[in-house]
Amino acid sequence: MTIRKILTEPDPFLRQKSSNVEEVNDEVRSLMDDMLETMYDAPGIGLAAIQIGIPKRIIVIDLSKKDEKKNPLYFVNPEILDKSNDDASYEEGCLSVPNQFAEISRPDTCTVKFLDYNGKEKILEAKGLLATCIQHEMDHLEGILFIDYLSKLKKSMIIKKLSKQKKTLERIVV
Ligand code: GNR
Ligand code: NI
Repeated sequence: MTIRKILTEPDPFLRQKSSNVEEVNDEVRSLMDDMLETMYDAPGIGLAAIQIGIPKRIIVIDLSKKDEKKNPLYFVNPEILDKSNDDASYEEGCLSVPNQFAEISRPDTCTVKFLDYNGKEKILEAKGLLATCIQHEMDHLEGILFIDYLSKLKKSMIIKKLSKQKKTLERIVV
């Protein structure tokens, strides 16, 4: 297993639409292992393949707390079958938008169909933080980031800040 580099905004790669996985084979499983390790290392509660530069419809999530047993969830080719009319709002962050947080409102529950680690089709009814996280990750598959839901001003301020940070980092490296 390898910890991969997480792409951060602004990076045109993050805006790419991911494509379906043809078959859940060992190569895909190995990618999911790397994604999970990268996510635990970050640390984060979810990761989409595009965040490590691979435009495939693959998501990993683990909502377990520090001292709890790990509970990795794998979603390949996820599809939302149903969403609740009621919204819930959570303070969201994103490993591709480092150190920025904002309250985002999304449907409170969702039903998602996907292939699991073994390529078996599953249906999951998610609520609360899991529902939020699934929707956040599925946005990544469409090239959408949580900052896209903020006002133009807030969004541009965040992108400006991140661009500056990147330029400073480049200067330090060079
Ligand atoms: O680590 C993460 N925390 C988080 C908190 C609230 C809503 C969504 C998330 S996902 C995020 C990791 C990430 O960037 N996944 O794409
Ligand atoms: Ni994210």
